[in-house]
Amino acid sequence: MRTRLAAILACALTLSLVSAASAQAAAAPPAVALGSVIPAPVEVRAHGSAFRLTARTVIEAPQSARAVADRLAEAVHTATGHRPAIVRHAPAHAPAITLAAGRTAPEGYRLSVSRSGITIRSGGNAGLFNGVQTLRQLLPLRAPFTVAGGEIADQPRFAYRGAFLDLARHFHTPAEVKRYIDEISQFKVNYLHLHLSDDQGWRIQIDSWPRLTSVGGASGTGVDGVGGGFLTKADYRELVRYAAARYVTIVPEIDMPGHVNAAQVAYPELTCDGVAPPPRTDTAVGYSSLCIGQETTYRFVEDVIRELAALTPGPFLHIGGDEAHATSEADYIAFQQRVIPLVAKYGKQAYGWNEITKAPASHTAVAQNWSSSTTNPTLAAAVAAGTKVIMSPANLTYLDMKYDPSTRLGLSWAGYIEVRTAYDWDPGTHVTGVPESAVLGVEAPLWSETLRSIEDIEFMAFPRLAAIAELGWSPSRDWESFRTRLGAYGPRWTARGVGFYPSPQIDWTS
Ligand code: IFG
Repeated sequence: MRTRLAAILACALTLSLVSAASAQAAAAPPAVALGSVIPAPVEVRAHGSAFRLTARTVIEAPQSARAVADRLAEAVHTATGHRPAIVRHAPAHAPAITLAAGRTAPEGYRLSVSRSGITIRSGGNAGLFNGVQTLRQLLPLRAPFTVAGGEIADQPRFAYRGAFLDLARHFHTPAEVKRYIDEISQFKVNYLHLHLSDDQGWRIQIDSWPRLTSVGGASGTGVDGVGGGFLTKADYRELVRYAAARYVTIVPEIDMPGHVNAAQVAYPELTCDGVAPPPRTDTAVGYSSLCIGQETTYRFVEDVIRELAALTPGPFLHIGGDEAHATSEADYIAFQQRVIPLVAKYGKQAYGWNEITKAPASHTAVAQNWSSSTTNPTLAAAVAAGTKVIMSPANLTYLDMKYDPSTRLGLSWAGYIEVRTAYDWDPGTHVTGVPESAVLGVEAPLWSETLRSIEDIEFMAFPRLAAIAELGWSPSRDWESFRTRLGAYGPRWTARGVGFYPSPQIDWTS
């Protein structure tokens, strides 16, 4: 009798402990509020019970979304230590994160969270990937891994949300570029523009002109003579693959007709007098020009465009066009009139700095506006003739600008850019005569005259790239909301070892 009584008491005690624990878990408010995502989602409705991610959680996905499911499993493993199994059909009542088809705008998604599971729906894998980036930010940094209940409906305002690395002034290795891709893709940035040639160095293998890299990419090329190196075609293809797996499209840039000293050191026949100029490791600009009236120039340009287009699945091929101060206006226009059509000949969309709008052929091209001015009649006229624009005003988006005079790295010719400066502007209305309908999106260039490592890249890029990413994605901006969400995001960079700039404008969560 006594043992039966003891057994009954033990059972009652266990039940009360279990119910208390589950009550406690249910009652524990989720560590991360549903809306604390960067970029800010379009619509957030918090309600219902949180989902608790455990070792029992599986990922349910169709074969067509397997690549996204792999990214999700990787992210959950990094965040929680559990690597969820990926199944086509989760067993009944198994707690699952489900990736499924749904009707959404391009790159859009719907995320829903309840006690029994999480579902991300989209019309395509890019949208599912974007939903996964949102979910990553809703997972607490430590157990219990509860995700707040409710729904998020989201889609981008602009189709082009770009980051940019200058591999020419200082060569950043494929490993460093991959790390940058890991970080920018978490903010739904979907283009990475690589500046592959300039006065100081040439950074992409071109088979038909091998000295471009054997000379132009040799060690000792680069600012201060320390930024040598180049991407082989295999390196470039691997970066294209790695980026595509994170829904980032690579945009290659060959800067012409200026910024060509490295090419002319390698091939003196690209100068008008056939004499190789001295290699340059300083940071001056505007002193070099291809020889516009010489046919060799256009054979060179076509060979480079042809080989680069064949390496690049993305739609854009950037032909530079900035600071051609050593090219006469007439020669510049003649050059662009011949070169812009060559990009289309090899199946790509011509894309150049906004100076290309001096040439009539630019009505078929995309102009990257880097001017700090909010008025630009030449750009407005080109837009009226069909040119589309990527907004990169130097005084607001150039991540190589110092935060303030005390910043060790970077330049200051376009002004100082603190986080709020990068955030408080509107790409859709920024330039007179350039309506939102002509704006494809935004891009934040990071020039590398003063950068030497991935740590330098991260310090200058974060947190300002997060601000530009929100301007490219979210329907409107709210500085107080952004600065609060950014403050809460800081520990995520710290957890990943990203050495971001702890701006004094932000209350960083410890
Ligand atoms: N302007 C030059 C870049 C670089 C930059 C550094 C453009 C389009 C200044 N051209 O920006 O080559 O030197 O901030």
